[in-house]
Amino acid sequence: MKKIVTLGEIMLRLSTHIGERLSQTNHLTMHYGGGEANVGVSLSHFGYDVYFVSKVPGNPLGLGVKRHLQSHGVHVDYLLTSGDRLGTYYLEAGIGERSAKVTYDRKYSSFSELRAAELDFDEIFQGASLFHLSGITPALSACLKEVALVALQKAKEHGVMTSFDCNYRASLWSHKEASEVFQTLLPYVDICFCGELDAIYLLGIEQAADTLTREEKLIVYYEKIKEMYPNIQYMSSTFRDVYSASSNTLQGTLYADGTLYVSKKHEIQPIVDRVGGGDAFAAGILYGLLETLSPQTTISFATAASALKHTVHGDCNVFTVEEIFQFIENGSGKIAR
Ligand code: KDG
Repeated sequence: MKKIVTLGEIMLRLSTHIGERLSQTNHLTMHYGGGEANVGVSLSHFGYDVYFVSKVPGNPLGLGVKRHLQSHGVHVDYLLTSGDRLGTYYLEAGIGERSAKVTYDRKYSSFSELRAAELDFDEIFQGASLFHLSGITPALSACLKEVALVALQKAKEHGVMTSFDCNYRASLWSHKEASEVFQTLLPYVDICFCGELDAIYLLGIEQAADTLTREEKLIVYYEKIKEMYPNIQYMSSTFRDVYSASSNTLQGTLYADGTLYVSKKHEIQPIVDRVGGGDAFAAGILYGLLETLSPQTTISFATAASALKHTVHGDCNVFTVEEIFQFIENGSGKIAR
């Protein structure tokens, strides 16, 4: 079984019930989630040996995180226990025209204080096939900026394939700060998840002409990114109609060897929970690349995995490879039994 490493913050998520505002509710539902942890959980359900690197407090919430990860088969050998608090985020559920809203309460979390010297990257990357990180991690503290850079550098030293999801979070840092940090990280990245807005606002690529289709625009952006960072072998993103209040469609793209592969468009009706859809997509792409599936199969698989994630509560994708392929074959939106 291939060894996969992901590194990031995992938080307590407290969500309102549909139809309630966070400022008024007395009932919150509990999940655990975080970008890189969610990717790790997906990849574990795909059959890999996933190790999640992070830090949580030594209290019942930290223990809850550990049990959550273990219940999904994720290894916790590199889950450090110290510091005072688990980051938390609140999700005010959206409905109809009203979008969901995230409120973070994650300052001074145990993870935000993680330092590179606390991690033995030589041991962590020993025998690993893939390392996945996202732009959320370096946004969280100065020491995590260093952790992100050292981790990517160490992964490359060990010949490990590296994956980076820009995952820009406007409430954590500015475009300028993110862009400066991303420039230092991207020379160590093989697979980059970035869409049109990331290309323009974070990677400094000039906006493409409006006369182009969105696929043509992406090709222009990806070609320019490739010129700046020739190390990047694959770029991928979703067309995020699924995040607008009025549309429930999802379509994925994968740029490989100068060609843009596009998935079919999924209509997801109803959407149960959008959070983690991007992570499920990233894990699907990583699965296709690890298994050397064709780019077209890879993008179909990843987009189907993400569509399925939208049908379950919580941040994590809990579908197996077999279920995702069955879903693609049925094309009915239902999982065959
Ligand atoms: O991609 C899903 C993540 O956004 C969610 O799990 C919470 O990690 C999170 C974050 O920092 O927003």
